[in-house]
Amino acid sequence: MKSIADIRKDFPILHTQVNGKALVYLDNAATSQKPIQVIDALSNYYKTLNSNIHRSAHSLAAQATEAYEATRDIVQTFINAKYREEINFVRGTTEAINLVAYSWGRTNIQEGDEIIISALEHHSNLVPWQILAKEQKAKLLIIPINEKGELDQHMYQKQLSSKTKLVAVNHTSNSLGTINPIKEMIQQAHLFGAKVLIDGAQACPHGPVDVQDLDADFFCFSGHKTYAPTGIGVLYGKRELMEQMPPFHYGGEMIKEVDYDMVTFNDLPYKFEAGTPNIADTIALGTALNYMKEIGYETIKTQENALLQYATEKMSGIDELRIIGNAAQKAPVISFLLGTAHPYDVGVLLDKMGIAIRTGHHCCQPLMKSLGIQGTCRASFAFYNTLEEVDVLVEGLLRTKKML
Ligand code: C6P
Repeated sequence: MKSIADIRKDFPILHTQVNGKALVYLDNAATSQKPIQVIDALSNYYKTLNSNIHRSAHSLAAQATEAYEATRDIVQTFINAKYREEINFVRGTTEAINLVAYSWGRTNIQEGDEIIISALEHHSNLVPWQILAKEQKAKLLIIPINEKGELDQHMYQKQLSSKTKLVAVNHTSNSLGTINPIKEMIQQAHLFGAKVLIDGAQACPHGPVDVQDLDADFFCFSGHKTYAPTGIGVLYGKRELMEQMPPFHYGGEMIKEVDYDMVTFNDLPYKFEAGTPNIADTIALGTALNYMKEIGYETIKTQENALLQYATEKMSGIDELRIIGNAAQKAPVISFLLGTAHPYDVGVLLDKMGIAIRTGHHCCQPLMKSLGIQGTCRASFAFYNTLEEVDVLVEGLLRTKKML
């Protein structure tokens, strides 16, 4: 088993300086850093394998196709999908949700139908449904949260009805870190015949999920938060649903036969992968997921839980620091306010000390509005962070407090 010190050696950026200070990277929920294995996979692809996939007879193209398709198998295992063709490569969570909203949504949501989302959704899992609901004259219902930042399950049960056609919720909240009881929520939605989309963007960086056990109809995540490059992500959809859905994009690769007045579409998953895909980043996504497996999901969980517990304890001890979101089940994400200081000012001062956190509304404007705040400071941890880095953050916050 690799120690955290050894794991850190895999991440070149963790050994750089920012503003003359050793980088303390605590913005992992925005995007995670990349291990050398992933960086090498990318450059090796362009050095040794680059060619277009699925369409040429030459050897390079065959090898690139094989490497690209191998990632589909890796993802299938990572989320325990039943069939490999249920794995569709997209640009990220945002594109995955838009795909479902355009393709499934516009054929299945009718006037008077209801779509349930939650107060914890990222704009990516809100705006596509809001627009769809307006277009189709459907209704958007929002599951409220309690004072801890947990979804109000009683209200959810009251909102569910035979009118509910879709429930779209995140597995884990990016802004407050709440882990939602999605298995139970999916079961309840299915009792009413509704389909469920799970935004797994903030869940997958912390380990695998089991879409069969969850019985999710759609599940998506972004590669760049799971130690892979930007511009690659995954949409899982149950085969019987994806087979019935019309394509999202039209063009090469997604067709079987074309003439000037007709077209037939390719089988899954190619029906949803029009054009030349993001080959290099897909291959690197496979490398990243393999890297997480090699580190060990238990190691990841243990280190991240230790960081969350330690940081919560230390930060709670800072006078006038208020943690926003205290759910019983939490990812290693701490949203907070420091006295009356504007989060942006806190972020800028910490940056001068080499500490990278995110500040603002975290793409959750309605949530911030309902909390009566403009935004928060957010420190988010990955398994390569250390307790010493938490100490640097706490020290930085104490210094920041004196300066503001
Ligand atoms: N959240 C954050 O700092 P994309 O941009 O498509 O990779 O992911 C969008 C997205 C969707 N859902 C959730 C729960 C997310 O956290 C995100 C991305 C980043 O919190 C960037 S805003």
